[in-house]
Amino acid sequence: MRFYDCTTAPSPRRVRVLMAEKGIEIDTIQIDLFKGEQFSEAFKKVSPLSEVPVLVLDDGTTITQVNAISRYLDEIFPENPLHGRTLVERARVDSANSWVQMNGFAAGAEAFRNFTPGFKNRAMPGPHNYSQIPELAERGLLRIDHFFADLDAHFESNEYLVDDYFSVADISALVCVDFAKWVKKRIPEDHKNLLRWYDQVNQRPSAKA
Ligand SMILES: N[C@@H](CCC(=O)N[C@@H](CS)C(=O)NCC(=O)O)C(=O)O
Repeated sequence: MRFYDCTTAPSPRRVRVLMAEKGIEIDTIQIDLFKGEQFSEAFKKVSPLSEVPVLVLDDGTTITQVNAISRYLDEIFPENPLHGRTLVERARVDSANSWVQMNGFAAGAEAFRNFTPGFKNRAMPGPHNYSQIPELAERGLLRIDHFFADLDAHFESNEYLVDDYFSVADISALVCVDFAKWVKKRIPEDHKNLLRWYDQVNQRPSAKA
């Protein structure tokens, strides 16, 4: 297998943390997004989406999207499952992970990409160009505040996103909290429950991935 990564980008980091949790090592190729390598003809042959992460299997099959890659790896390396251990737990992890992606990850991307000068005309990742909308950057910042507040309320009575089970949803949320720093958003000091959870997951060796 081959893993197409960019060490500075949050989306592939979600997969890297999962791989570190499971002790998986895969040949990795770095795509430097700041140099625009995602638009090279060579990489477009790998994925016309011009996005990372991408996983290419030994038979040449290409898998794009964080969630699809993470689930595939979790299933072919079944030890220490991170997508749930029962049918109901899997559904709840999916639910939590989708919520984090929509309300944390998308909020961070909205705030960052609609504001950063280097992303002029690149307000969305992918093969199509979109101009920045300053109001969306503002809205993204507000959505991050709400994301933090909702997580803080959740962690008042839950150790992790899904009860006391560390899952891929916690990995996604950890990466979102770190991504929010790109737009100068940090967990507010009065969000004690969220700070407790963050310290706990950030101390796992995988968080360095
Ligand atoms: N929906 C994709 C999104 C991946 C994504 O947003 N990747 C970003 C890096 S975090 C990217 O490749 N950006 C390329 C660009 O900005 O041109 C997924 O979940 O894998």
